[in-house]
Amino acid sequence: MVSDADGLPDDWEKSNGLNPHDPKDSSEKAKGKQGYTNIEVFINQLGGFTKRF
Ligand SMILES: [Ca+2]
Repeated sequence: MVSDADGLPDDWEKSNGLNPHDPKDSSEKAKGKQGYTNIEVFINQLGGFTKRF
């Protein structure tokens, strides 16, 4: 379920310290992720690319 339509599942947002009711946090920079935004971190996890570098 995605309550705020930002593309990030509510459960993923909660477990990563984001707000399931804030549609803007998907495009904010993720902490400690080398400049990636939160949506990019999520997509990278789906694709298994988190250890690409
Ligand atoms: Ca959100």
